[in-house]
Amino acid sequence: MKSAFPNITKIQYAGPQSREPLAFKHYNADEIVAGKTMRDHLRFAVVYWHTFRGTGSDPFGAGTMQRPWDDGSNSVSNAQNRAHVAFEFIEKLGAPYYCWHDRDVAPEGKTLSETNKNLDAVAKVLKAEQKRTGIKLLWGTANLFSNPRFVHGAGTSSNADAFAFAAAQIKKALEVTHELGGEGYTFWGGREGYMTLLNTDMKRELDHLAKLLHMAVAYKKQIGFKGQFYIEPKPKEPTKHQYDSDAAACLNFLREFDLLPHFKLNIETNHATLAGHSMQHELEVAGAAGALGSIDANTGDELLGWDTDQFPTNIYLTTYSMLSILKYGGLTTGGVNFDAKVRRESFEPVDLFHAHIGGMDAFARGLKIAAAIQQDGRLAEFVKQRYASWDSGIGAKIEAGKATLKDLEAYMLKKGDVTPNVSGRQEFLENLINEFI
Ligand code: XLS
Ligand code: NI
Ligand code: NI
Repeated sequence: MKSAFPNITKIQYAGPQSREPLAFKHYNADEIVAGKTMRDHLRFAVVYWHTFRGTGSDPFGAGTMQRPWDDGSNSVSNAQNRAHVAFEFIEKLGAPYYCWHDRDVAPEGKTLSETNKNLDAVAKVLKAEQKRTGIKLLWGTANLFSNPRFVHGAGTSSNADAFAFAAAQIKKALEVTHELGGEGYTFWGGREGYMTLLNTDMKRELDHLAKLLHMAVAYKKQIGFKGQFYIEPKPKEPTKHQYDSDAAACLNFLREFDLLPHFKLNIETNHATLAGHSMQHELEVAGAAGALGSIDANTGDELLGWDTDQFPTNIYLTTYSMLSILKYGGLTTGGVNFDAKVRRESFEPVDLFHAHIGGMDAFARGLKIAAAIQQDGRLAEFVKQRYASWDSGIGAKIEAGKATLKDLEAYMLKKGDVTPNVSGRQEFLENLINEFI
């Protein structure tokens, strides 16, 4: 096989003083931070869809990406060749994981059975490349939104046949994920939502979506797939409203339909922005529910109202993300998955390296800074002190569920008024964070 990136050798850690653009300044895979290697903390994953299928097209113009290895055809052999290129890239980058949708890796055939055969033929190459390189599959997923048959959604379609097709696709994608030793499987709601409520039976659609997920849980058990299931919140785009709109909505849906024990959340930064939340907010909502699973580590543009899926370079963003992730025990089954694409104007193959190196370095810095803040302890101590009134006396009694309204009235009648509140010290805390950035 001819090399797709002949002028690029394995990306090395060169340290913060280096001026070499194709080197890591902060991501040093074997370096121990807070008791674990950076590799094990961050569990970086490269996405197949943006990185190897992205053309750079947008609603106003055609693709711009130079991908000399791709013959532009929809053939299985082109897809197999692309798989080799993907692994050359991921290996040179030094990321331990990758992720795919079924339709990213293999072309759709004329019938479902042909499509499944195509997927098997490419999966064979993926398996061999995984074995050759040691790169692992973080999660797989099914694309239930591109084909026109999913115009009204998949699990929430008004057409029962579309639901059935989606179910068949999930079955196959689960089998292939299992075959490739995937550590997880993600459900992102594609077109699971509505464009107008005038034509929508919301209750019925939600019920159907839950049925589809229950079928997936049952099939997972049947084939012995031990990977983690994730659901990925997103509020809108392509639909006006997606049912999995944010972390809180997803958790509520999972609880309502008895699915919570089987799922964790895959939180994406740009989706948090679209939902009007910060990434940290979404991570905290998931973490507090014991459902923080994995992240799609991209970023949006606050001046553009859509899912721009840019590579993350903002150190505050990565610091706050890693603070919440460390707080909830770190990523175990999940990883830092770059659901991100190079800009349409960044069309040379080398830009794929610049983008990923930048994202990995930004997260490595975020990890080191967050670990230093944790080690310093002042931030956590401040929060602990802020809630000290709950640690004993009346607070402890309330937390233990041993106080009634009557008890609290008696307590307050005797005490007279609230012990003076103390300052929240937001500015002091923001300054404290800046000590570490
Ligand atoms: C789209 C989603 C998608 C999921 C996987 O906005 O982010 O890429 O991550 O289906
Ligand atoms: Ni997205
Ligand atoms: Ni995503």
